[in-house]
Parts: sequence; structure tokens; C-alpha cells
Amino acid sequence: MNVLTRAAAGLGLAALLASPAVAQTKWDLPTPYPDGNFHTKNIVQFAEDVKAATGGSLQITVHANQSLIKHPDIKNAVRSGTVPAGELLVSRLANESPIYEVDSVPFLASSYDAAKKLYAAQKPILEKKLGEQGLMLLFSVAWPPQGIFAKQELNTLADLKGVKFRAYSKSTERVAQLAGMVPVQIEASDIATAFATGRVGAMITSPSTGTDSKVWDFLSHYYDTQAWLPRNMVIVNKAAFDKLSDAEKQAVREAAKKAEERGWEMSAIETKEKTDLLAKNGIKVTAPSDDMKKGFAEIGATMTAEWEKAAGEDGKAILDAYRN
Ligand code: PCA
Repeated sequence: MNVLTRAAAGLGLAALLASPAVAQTKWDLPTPYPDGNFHTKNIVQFAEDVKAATGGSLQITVHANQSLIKHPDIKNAVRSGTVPAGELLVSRLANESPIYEVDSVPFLASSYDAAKKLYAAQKPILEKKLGEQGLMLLFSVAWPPQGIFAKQELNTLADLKGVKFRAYSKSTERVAQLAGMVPVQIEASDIATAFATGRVGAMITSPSTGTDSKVWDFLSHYYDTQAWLPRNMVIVNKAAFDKLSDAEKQAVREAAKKAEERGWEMSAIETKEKTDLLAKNGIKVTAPSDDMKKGFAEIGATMTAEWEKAAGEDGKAILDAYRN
């Protein structure tokens, strides 16, 4: 080293030592769905936005596809502070309260506009319930409308009687029961294996999860029933959030707002793209027959009545707000 570089290095070190330490917070954020899924991409973008807006003082690492924590455990992991934040399907919490599964009542809200309105109606109660557990809602995004995947042509849902039906929530189990099928709970990341090994023979989900799972390897038909648009949500442990600086809190809030808007747009674009991709890979994509529509509508009516009864006053408040 010559004199000059030595002096410069010395100065650099002095400057470093003199500058106040920049606090750095690192958050792990587990999610249930794979890297290529639009929800995951949206959350990764959210993390990048937060990093940029905070000059790197808050860094969020997304752990997709249940790699860090299994889907059924994500909520409690955030609640207990094992991880500061996480993503899950809202209706996964239906065993705690029916208000979490209002988005999965068949045909209550089966377009993007309706699903958005239903979300707005549910949000105050959702935030209150989460708040009681020290949790905060950051953003929530709908999946594309749900359709039926099968191995054979279907004229009615009754054609699936006795079939083992892959379920991902309490309401998908109920659909199976009411249609005379046998529900089997299987996480999205395990769908391909479950079909390949014969644990299940049909399912209801979005064209997104259909393509994520490469269903053309083991299924042949898709019926675009547009039964409901279930949502995911990203939640944060309130105590972890409260530890952030005001600027960081603001950055998280702003990035979350952007992520919610972007996510809904991505979802709508995804619906057509992924339905086309199913067809391109040999899945026969069709609208449901009138008989299938009628049978499914009856199941929807039953489930709406059941939900209203179970959800009580909170449920009534959500439906009133939704319908006005
Ligand atoms: N995909 C997720 C939930 C709803 C959806 O479209 C799944 O099938 O598990």
C-alpha cells in the first residue's frame, strides 16, 4: 500500500466507525404456495419494495412452498412470533370462526368485482379478529375463480359420487360431502403426488393451482364453474411491526397497499392465461352443463344457509355491508 491508499483506507475506516450504526431488521416470511405462483411473485415484489423504500434497513425473505413452515402452522407461527410475518389462505382459519370462510361460500361472490366487495365487507371484522390475536392484516389477494378438475367427462356433480375429492379448506370438504364425494385434505404442494398415488381423483381449485401442479399429467377435464374466489392474506405479528421505526412502518404499509392492488390485477390476468395454458396442455376446458350448474347451485344454497346460521351477528353484518 502506498501512503495515499493507506491514508484513504484509514479515513474510510474512521468514517465507518464514526457513522451511527444503521439498524437492520430481517424478517422471514413463510408462504404455502410455489415460487412460480402469482401470489408468491407478488409477495417477493412486496419484499423488494420494502427493501428499496427502507434503504435496506428492513429485509424480508420469502420462503415459498411450505419450505420454512407448513401451511396449517403458519398462522400460529406468526402469532407466537416464531416468524414475524407469513401468508396463508384466509379460509384455513374457518375452524376458529366462520367469518374467515365467507369468501368460500359457493356462488355468494363469484366475480372479481363481487369478491372485492365481499372483501371490503369482511375486512373490519377480519382485522378485529386478527387483532384479538396480536395479528395485523397487511394485504389480501383473491385466487382466480374455482373450477372442477376431473379424470372423466362430467354431466353433473353426481357423476363424482364416491370419488375421493381433494379439499383445501372446510368449505371444499363440505362441497364434497354434499355432492356425495369423500373429502381428503391435501396441500397445494402435494397435489401431484396425491393424484399420482391415487389418494384422490378430482378437485376444485383455480387454473393457477392446476397449472402449478401440471394437472395434465394426471387429469383430463376442467369445468369452469366459477364457484368462488378464495383469498390469501399476508399477516404480521403486531409486536414485531411495532418494533419498526416510523419510516419502516410507513414503507411496509405503502408496499402492502401496492401489493394488494397489483395482486388483484395479476389474479385477473392469470385467470385467462392459466386457463389457456390448461387447454394448450391437453386439458378439455369447458363450461359446466346446466345440470352441473343446477346441482352446484343447490349445494351453494345449502352452504349459504349453513354459513349464515353459523356466522351469527358478525355474518349478518358482513352480508348487510356486502349487499348494500
Ligand atoms: N389454490 C389453492 C387455494 C385456492 C386455489 O385456487 C389450493 O388449491 O390449495
